[in-house]
Amino acid sequence: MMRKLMVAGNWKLNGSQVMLRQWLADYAESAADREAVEVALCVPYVYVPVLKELAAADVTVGAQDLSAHEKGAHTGEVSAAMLKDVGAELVLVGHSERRQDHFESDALVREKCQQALSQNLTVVVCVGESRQQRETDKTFVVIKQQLDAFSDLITADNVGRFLVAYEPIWAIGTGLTASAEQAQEVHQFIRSQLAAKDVTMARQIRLLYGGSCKGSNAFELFSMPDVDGGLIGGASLTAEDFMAICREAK
Ligand code: 3PY
Repeated sequence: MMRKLMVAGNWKLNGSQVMLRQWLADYAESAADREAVEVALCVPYVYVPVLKELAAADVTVGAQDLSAHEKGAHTGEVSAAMLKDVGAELVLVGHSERRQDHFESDALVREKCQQALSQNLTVVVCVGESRQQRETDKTFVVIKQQLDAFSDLITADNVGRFLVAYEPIWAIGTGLTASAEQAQEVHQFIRSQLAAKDVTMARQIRLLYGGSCKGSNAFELFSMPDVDGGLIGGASLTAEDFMAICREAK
């Protein structure tokens, strides 16, 4: 089963219109096999329309979060329909920074997935364990619990636009990266958990690795049989660094 690799940038709370315009200009000039990899960029909400307007057709327009509500009295929130309205095609859900800083529970992550799916947005759900959980052998328990909260939402119809990103929290913004073997071990576990529900769906779903992924380690990570691309933090802030990663996705 051929799964097209995805490399998705996550700008987090970074960027400006100038930076985005420069990024897109540099991206347009860069050489890479655009057929081999699906490129997505997840920018802060306010830059989604700019990205939509200026991005080449081969860049999937992404946001970093969405509301668990459809509409109503929820000041500061942005709904799935609003994202769709301004051109978003993909949204991240359950990034560890949302789970930690905003106390997002597995139940909330599930509701956000449902909202994203209701608008036919591609959804990238993040899962991952903390350093303490890894050191106390809880990695698989934690990942299973996070997966169980939403995996029944993945169907034969939406599996092409439903991705799971494994982002070990201890590798986010720390410079530490999971070794390719550590990443593969967890990705294989995720796929096997999904296979217990539906073998065909588990073979089709794309599993991204995130956590200090960069040009120098991308090839090794992406060579693993169950790693189908990456969710890229700091190294997505310049098109040069980002494309260095995309070039490793063959
Ligand atoms: C990272 O690589 O730091 C990320 O959190 C990507 O989402």
